[in-house]
Amino acid sequence: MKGSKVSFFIAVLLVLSLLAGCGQAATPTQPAAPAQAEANQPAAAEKTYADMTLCYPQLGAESDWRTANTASFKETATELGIKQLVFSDAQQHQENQISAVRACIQQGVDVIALPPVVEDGWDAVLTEAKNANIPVIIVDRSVSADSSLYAAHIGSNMVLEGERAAAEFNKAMPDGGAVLELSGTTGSGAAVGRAEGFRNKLNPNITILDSQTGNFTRAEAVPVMQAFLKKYTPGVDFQGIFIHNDDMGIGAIEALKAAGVKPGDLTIVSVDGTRGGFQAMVDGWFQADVECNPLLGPQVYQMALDLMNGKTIEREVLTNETVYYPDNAAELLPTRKY
Ligand code: GYE
Repeated sequence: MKGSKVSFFIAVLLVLSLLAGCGQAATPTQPAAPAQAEANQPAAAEKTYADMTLCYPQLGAESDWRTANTASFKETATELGIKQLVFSDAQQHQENQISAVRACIQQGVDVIALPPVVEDGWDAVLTEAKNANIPVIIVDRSVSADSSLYAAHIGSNMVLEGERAAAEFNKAMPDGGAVLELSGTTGSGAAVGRAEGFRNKLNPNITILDSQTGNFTRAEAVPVMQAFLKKYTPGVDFQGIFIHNDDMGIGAIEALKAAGVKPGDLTIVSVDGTRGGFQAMVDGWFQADVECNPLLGPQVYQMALDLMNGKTIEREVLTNETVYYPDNAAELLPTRKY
């Protein structure tokens, strides 16, 4: 009896261990099945520039800066072999830009790169892009919309540019005085930021006598400067002018010349660093030109590709910039790309 009990237990143990063995053998086959299936499917290939349709609803053609910015997007598209660049020109009208963005959403582009003419009023169309799963990179100027509505912003630090301009007046006018401001498009990130930075850093002994917009264009700056000159006497009522871009600076020079003002009579500081701005330094009109770099194409396409491949991107990419001076303007002028 004792012996048969033992052999019964041994038999039970054997059966149990066999059953357990079967179970174990079955386990590894479970993950093997999907692994097999994966191996038979082609791996999701990384997207390349040849797959990319990028929408660039440009805000206008108001300045040499803008022309260079447009060229940067078009030339880079060709160099990289982008599938399609959907380009449009909104002629400085936000409603045109909004329609262009909507058309791009309809078309189902991969990425929208938006240089907003003004800061406000983008919430609705950005929400539409988000709902359509099309990432938006805000380019150049900023938007006031909640940052959850767009993927990233690539552009210049406009506040810093204004602060740099103020520092130039502080240096040139240590005993104080008064300046005029010829500002950019009302409500644009560039004008708002530059005005803010300028006021942040301007010495308290320098007053801003008046500030008017010239909408970033040469043509609109001329009558604004003429009106200033009717109201205020250069050298008496004001000693300097802060101008938000080189194109308006060139328009202002035209008006100043006509009024008999000579280069160097006033301290003039502009922004952009275009060839026209460099020429104004060579000619003695601008005492400094704060750089603002329009060549953003390569960075934007790179980020767009990263977004298409689901990579993590930096949310705020600010361009490294400097200030240019007349002392080496003639030497640098031929090397300028815009
Ligand atoms: O300074 C001006 C252009 O948004 C930074 O727009 C840009 C500005 C630039 O018209 O020339």
